[in-house]
Amino acid sequence: MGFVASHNALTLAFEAALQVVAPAASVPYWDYTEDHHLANEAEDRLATLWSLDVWGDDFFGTASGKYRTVETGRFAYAPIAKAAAGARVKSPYGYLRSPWNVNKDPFLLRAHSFCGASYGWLEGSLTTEASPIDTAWPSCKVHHELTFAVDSLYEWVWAAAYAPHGPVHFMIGGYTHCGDMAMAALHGNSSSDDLEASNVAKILGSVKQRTVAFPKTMWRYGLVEYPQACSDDTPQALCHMICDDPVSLGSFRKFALTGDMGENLFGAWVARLPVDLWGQFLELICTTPFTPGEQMGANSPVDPSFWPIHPTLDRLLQYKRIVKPFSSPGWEAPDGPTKYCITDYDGIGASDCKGHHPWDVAPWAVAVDGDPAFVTNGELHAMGDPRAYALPYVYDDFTWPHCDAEGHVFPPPSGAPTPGADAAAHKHAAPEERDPDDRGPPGHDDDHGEKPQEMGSSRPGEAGSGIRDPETRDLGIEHQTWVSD
Ligand SMILES: [Cu+2]
Repeated sequence: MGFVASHNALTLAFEAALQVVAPAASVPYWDYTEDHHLANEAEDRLATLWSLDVWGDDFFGTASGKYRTVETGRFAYAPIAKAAAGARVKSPYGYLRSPWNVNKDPFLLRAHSFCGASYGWLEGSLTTEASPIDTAWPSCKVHHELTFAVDSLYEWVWAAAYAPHGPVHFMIGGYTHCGDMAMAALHGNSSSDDLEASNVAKILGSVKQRTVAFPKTMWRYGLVEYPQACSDDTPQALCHMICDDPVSLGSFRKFALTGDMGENLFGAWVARLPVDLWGQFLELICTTPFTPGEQMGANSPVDPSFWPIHPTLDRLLQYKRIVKPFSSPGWEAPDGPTKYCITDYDGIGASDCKGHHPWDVAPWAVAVDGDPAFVTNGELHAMGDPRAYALPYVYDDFTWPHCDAEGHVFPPPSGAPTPGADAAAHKHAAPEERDPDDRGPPGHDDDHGEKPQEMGSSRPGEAGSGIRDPETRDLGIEHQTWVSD
């Protein structure tokens, strides 16, 4: 639930840092639904998506080559910093990456696909139960539904974290270093007709796409470990997750491959995987150095394309609060129990979803009346009400002409807004009542829209993604869940 407010605080801190060296600079928003709109009209939608102006040298730059590094433009060879000595959280190679990120390469990585398989063009869904395979680059339709079909702040925040923006992260980031994913060998050794050759490609695609979650989910649930350290001269192929002898540990195999966990991790097909192939499959998974792009994890801010993503949701929220205010504007679930984050991965409630409550203090100072101050998520949300006008920025445009053209009409705000219509619901602890130590970072904010693995669980300034030449034509291409590239 701290998702939007904490991102606002982080973005404001980043903007303040930018303005130290460029006082006129502001963090732009990137209305990535325009990218969907333009690519949706093309014959090869994904190829078009990745060739739009934002991926040119003047914007984010194009990742290419074996290592999927940005090699030209202003962000060419953007370096990834090494973690400080003694840092509690670092990657095995010592970078400011997640513990499950085994990437050896010192430069910004954008794979744009998952081991060569891409997410496709199915229309996204607002439900948080949606599998990532059912979602795609966010569209006008999804943003329109989020604005006009969601009545509570609680549901809005939960939905916004997924289909309306999550795929932007994971479709940019992707995964590489997947070996040869020699699943065909399974077919060759299969004693079952279930794994027909015609199914192998489909299964391969499913497993590749599921790298969006399983390398880190297996770690979060303690199924696997990652090396504490891989020395600089350790070949990439030898730095990978550590499974406790997957061939012999029957309970591990059973836990990872059956029931809800098996389906969540690898897809429904694992239920049909012959038992005599379980060890072979897990050995493949456990010895492959699956390598995520930066936007797959909490290190995503190192990718410049990270920064304009969340202001787009902030802008959408401000627009909604003007034209279609929440009927339930509080942080509590209007029906049923309130949950502040997905789940406690440690299973003992230690995280208590710190950072996601309305009374939690955001870890980045923001300007309040011109002075830096630490404020709560709830206070940030109240300040973000366009009628309160209490943040140091305002958006310059609340129109979506490309969405209007699709029939997902966003009427322009008209007339003066009613002051304070939903501001009264946001009463939070006064500063002196807060726990001064309650300033931990939001928990698990690097999920970016993958399916929760539930075990039983203008800115003033430039908008948009560049100017292009939308050519309206319906090529009648079927929507597809994934394609190989
Ligand atoms: Cu995000």
